[in-house]
Amino acid sequence: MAGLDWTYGVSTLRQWESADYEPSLPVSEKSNPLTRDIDRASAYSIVKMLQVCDSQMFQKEAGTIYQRLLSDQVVKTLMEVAKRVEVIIKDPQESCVVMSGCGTSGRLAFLISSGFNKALSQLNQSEVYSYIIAGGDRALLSSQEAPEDDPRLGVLNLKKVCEGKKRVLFIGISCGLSAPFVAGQLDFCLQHPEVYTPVLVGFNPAHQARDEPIQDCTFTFHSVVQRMQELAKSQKAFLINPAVGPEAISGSSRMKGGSATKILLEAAFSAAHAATSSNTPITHNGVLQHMMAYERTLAVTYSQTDGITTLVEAAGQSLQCSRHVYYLGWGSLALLGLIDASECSPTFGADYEDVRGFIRGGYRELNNNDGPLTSLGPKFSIAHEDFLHLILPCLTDKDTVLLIYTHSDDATEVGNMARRVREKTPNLHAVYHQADGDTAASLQQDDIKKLCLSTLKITWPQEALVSGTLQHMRELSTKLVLNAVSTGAHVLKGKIYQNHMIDLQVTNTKLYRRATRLLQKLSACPEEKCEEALLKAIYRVDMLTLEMTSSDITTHTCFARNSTKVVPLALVILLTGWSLVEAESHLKQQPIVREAVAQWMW
Ligand code: F1P
Repeated sequence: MAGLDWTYGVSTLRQWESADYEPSLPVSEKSNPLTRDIDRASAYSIVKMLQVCDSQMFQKEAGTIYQRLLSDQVVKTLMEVAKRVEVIIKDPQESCVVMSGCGTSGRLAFLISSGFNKALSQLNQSEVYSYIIAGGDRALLSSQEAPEDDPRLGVLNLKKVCEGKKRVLFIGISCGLSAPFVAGQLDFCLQHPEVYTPVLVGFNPAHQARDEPIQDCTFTFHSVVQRMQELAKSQKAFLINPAVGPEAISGSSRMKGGSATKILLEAAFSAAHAATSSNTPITHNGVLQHMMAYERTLAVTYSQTDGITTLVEAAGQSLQCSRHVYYLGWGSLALLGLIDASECSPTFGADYEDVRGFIRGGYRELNNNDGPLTSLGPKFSIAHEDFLHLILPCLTDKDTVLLIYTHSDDATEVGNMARRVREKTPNLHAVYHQADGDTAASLQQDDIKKLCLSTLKITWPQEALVSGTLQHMRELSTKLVLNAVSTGAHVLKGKIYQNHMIDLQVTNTKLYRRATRLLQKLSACPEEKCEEALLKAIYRVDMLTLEMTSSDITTHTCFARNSTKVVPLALVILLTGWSLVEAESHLKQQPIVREAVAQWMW
């Protein structure tokens, strides 16, 4: 891998592919050997590690069991999906494309459907894309992990969106091939082939799909995948499931999983749009070239390692002194800010105030199914005006503010916002996307730059403008930068142990299983002991009652919604044999989990 040999040999880059590397885990849950020491790395090294991890998305197939992003079969399937989309765009009356997912996967379904519907509207064509997110629109901005376990809810949501439709291309997204919400929808599609063509997007090989029984269901995710594989032979179902390598923070599928979802679906939809609007045929090379433009996006973005490092350091310092990070964005890039911020609470156990996103135009710009959600509580205030009223008055120089915009946004408006923030804090930074040779914009940009402590300027070649891929590139680039900022900042805050998030929320079955596994790995205790400690931490008792031990996982995860520091507590109990009260008081004195447990770990 030219240019990516930063302290790593090819064998380390590909170590996760070996059959004996964490063999019991699917790729999406494996820990990445590249980031084993990310918890002790400097901001610069963190960014470098993330770069190498992201580059794994584009590694070529190497004779292992793993299909990769650019594998022939993946491109072929994308072409077939693009052809189905083309038919729907040309005859939109009673047909539609529905994307559905949980957490990040649902948020990306929203982002992608918004972008492509806008593109259709601009051409005076009917909008054909819809999104479903488990837990409804509130999940776009907040963590709603429990609905992920509910296959029936998935089906209800799907039926509602597809009412009256005669032809539906359903795209279920589950990075880990694991969400029962999505499995239920795919199963429903398989039962109604006269209307539905199911497509599954995820990042594990089919045999690694989750095979755990789903309550009151006769199918598992794995059995649904098997049925789809059978139908895929006659192109009545499609599986798009390349491996992109383990996440930098184990299981954090918001990172590569989210990026790869965006890359795959945009490549297919762009090909379909080009086919309908300019009669460009859908070709293997066309789809491949589009995907390779994303590979260049990684290179363009990470060529700014120093700039990204500055942002990670600033955000890390803010979080370390319990202050905040604010993303103030314009257009679709602001959406990536909202998404990144909303993921911090489920991923890092963060408070919603730690990292927050705001979008110019608020819900008008968001244009989500359910309209304004402001009445749901303070975390749903997302407009720049909300930032000015609620946050600005209390802003200090310990808070970090990031302006996220492009040369086509209103520079006067950006400048005004920069000045208002600057009156309160010098800790203002910019992530600015410009097109190569765009000198007109750079004069106003100079004024904004003077107000900012740092400016991460990402320059896109003119060819991106011509090929119409610019928006997608800028969005992916912004996603990578913000993922690096929020992940890096939480790593610097001490939220990660090796490359595991210890303080994860245990709010659905997948997370419950991940928590138990993590406890086993870190304490070296047997599974039953780990589960026992986990339950003690969830129910906050030293002695578990029969009612507790005999309840199902759903009951445990419902209860866990109101418990904090569950996994760290369980770990301290396992390592020390202390009582719950002793463990709690220890964690209160040393809230950095890594430090709190370090003395017993080696
Ligand atoms: C869905 C998801 C993730 C989130 C968390 C819980 O995963 O909600 O987006 O980050 O890990 O699960 P998946 O169904 O896409 O694998």
